[in-house]
Amino acid sequence: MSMTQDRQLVDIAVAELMISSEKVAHVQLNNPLEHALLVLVKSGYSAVPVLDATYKLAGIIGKTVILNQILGLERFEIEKLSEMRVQEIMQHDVTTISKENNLLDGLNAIIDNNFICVVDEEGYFDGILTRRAILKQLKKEIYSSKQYLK
Ligand code: 4BW
Repeated sequence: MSMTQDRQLVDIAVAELMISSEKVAHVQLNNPLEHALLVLVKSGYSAVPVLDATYKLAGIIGKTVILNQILGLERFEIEKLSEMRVQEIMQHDVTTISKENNLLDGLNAIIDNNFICVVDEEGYFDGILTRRAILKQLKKEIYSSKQYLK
């Protein structure tokens, strides 16, 4: 990409691209696994953010980790869905980004993740930045660049 285009990419803030918190399906730390599985199945997403009672980001939980947890040696141990809480099996170590970061920061972070959680300086959840949003914006930039329209 040209220097001009690089400058444009760093001028696009994560805030412009992210899905804001009120539109993001999420679960809470102390929810039982059955609630988390219900949210995941009904929303159709493979993983969603986990928030604490004050709406700070606590982690991420996905369908696979829940199914692995209830998979016993001979059967699905369905009772675990009501006995266990999200906080016991969620992914704690989560990559985050801030609204003030730019598209290139987002691109770097999204390579190894389906989505990145956006948090403020105190850890409160602002929303998510998805691969789809990054790819859509990059497509826009590529199509509007004369360099790629020969
Ligand atoms: O319900 C859906 N609606 C639409 N429009 N697209 C969907 C839906 N479910 C899945 N998709 C598509 C998206 O392109 O499949 C991709 C992978 O979904 P995922 O990961 O494995 O459930 C979606 O790619 P994406 O939009 O770049 O989203 C990346 C990941 O971000 C999703 C999901 O884990 C999370 N996510 C996206 N929107 C979300 C969300 N989590 C909670 N709430 C949302 N609104």
